[in-house]
Amino acid sequence: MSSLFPALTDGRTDRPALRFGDRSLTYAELATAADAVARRLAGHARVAVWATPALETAVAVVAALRAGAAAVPLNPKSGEKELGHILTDSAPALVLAAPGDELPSALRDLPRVDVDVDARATGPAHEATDPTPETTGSAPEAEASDDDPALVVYTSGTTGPPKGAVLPRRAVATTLDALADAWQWTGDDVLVHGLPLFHVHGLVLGILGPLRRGGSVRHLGRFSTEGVTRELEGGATMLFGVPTMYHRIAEALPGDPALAKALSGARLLVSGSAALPVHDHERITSATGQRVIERYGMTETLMNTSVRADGEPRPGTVGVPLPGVELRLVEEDGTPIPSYDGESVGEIQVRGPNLFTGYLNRPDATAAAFTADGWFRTGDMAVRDPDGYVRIVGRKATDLIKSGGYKIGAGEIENALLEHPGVREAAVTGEPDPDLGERIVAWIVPADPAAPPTVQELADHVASRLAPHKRPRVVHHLASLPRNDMGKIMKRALTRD
Ligand code: MCA
Ligand code: AMP
Repeated sequence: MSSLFPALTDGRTDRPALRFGDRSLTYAELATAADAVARRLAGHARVAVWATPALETAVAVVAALRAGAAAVPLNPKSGEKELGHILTDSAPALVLAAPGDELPSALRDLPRVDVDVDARATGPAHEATDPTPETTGSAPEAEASDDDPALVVYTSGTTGPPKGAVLPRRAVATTLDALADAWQWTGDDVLVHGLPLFHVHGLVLGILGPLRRGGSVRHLGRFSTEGVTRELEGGATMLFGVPTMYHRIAEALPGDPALAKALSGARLLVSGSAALPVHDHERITSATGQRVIERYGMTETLMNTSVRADGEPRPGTVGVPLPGVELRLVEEDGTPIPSYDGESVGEIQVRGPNLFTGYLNRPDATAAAFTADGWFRTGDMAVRDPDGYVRIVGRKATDLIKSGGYKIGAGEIENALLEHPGVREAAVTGEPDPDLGERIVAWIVPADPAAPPTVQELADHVASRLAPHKRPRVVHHLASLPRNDMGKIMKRALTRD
């Protein structure tokens, strides 16, 4: 296939590509640094990337893509159980990390390649332990085919450990080009965001997106309204964020005229990963005159729909299918719903070149995710307006929680809670939260009712086993969990009192 990043070699290479804090790379510097790393990856199918919010992560992923290896981004805050699962499942040949990053013991047995962002054309990258001898010549991006995996991104299901979604190079290229069409996204755009780099939103849209366009990205390291103000005032044109970030912006706006002014001057504000409440849309619009655009995607499908930059903004909707994406609504029994009446609710199914190829090592889960004729079952419930705008109204599985834009499976947290000695039974639900969208609630039957584990103890336990964003924020103690005749926990019967 053609290059994923034509701007790396198109001759206009002195343009800025990446900036993290006060560290930045032009396209020429990025090409040199990435190719120095890529030469060490030749022949490897999959490599892990220690995905801190840093320049090295972006260089590492570009290097993997130029070498034709699939990158497996790792959340640096992953707990031991989650990290262990991802490493066993994806079996990466090595791990790419910034020099000086301390890696957890689970990664110490893997060969490590340090990502030296200061590599110059004449100097080889510095490595701690180099698994392959250095070879010369350019990285073999041209040899990779459209179907070759670009990324394996881990995503939670309702039960069990996260599954690795295998995303082919074709999906990355087509989704980014479809967004370019919908958003009039060009090489002149300068994106600002503070999203994590181990998920599709921050990594594919937020880093690979600007690089594919030949534009630039300024990463905040960590989201803050001050950082957004500074970068938008300093020439950034676009902002990407999850609803929690836009909620925090909406909260800050009344007391922060500089933020309002900076947002007013942006070309495009885009929200995704969960629904942005209409109230937050309205507060931002009234303070800045700007409409936030929503797009809808999934790890498995990349992007499916968006409000177009040249279309009518409509808060509460995720816009229209992107070019190349087929989208239908179906009844419970799979019958397609022909209506565009704003009322008939069905599950969204999608088909197109933006889709993943399957879950790594999980043919069963892959088969279950698709219909016989190749439609992917998203599990999201929606209606369609007469002009095709899609409104997401809910989710099929109540056991999937979206908190801060992270998808979290209730079953995975229940299993972790049951590993705590103070917990005899556990059930996990999500409840509305103005900041996070939903917050995780644990309902537990303590092993010793006289000395139940505290919320902090259980939060620390889950954070260290899985990841901090999966920790329960609220814990209720019960004498027993409500169960039906079959012994199944009746989550709908779980109430505060
Ligand atoms: C708190 N912390 C702890 C504990 N409690 N650490 C260890 N043990 C504990 N018990 C730490 C956290 O790690 C974090 O550390 C800090 O305390 C604050 O935690 P938290 O309150 O959870 O975070 P927050 O500041 O409220 O984060 C809000 C956020 C975040 C910034 C909006 O939720 C976020 O980045 N969301 C983005 C999710 C995302 O990108 N989703 C995309 C997937 P520290 O202070 O060091 O950080 S969806 C997707 O990709 C699809 C395709 C799509 O459509 O986009
Ligand atoms: P993930 O599996 O973490 O990639 O999250 C994908 C899920 O996020 C989708 O299935 C939707 O439920 C949700 N999602 C993403 N974007 C939006 C949006 N703009 N509005 C509502 N839900 C969204």
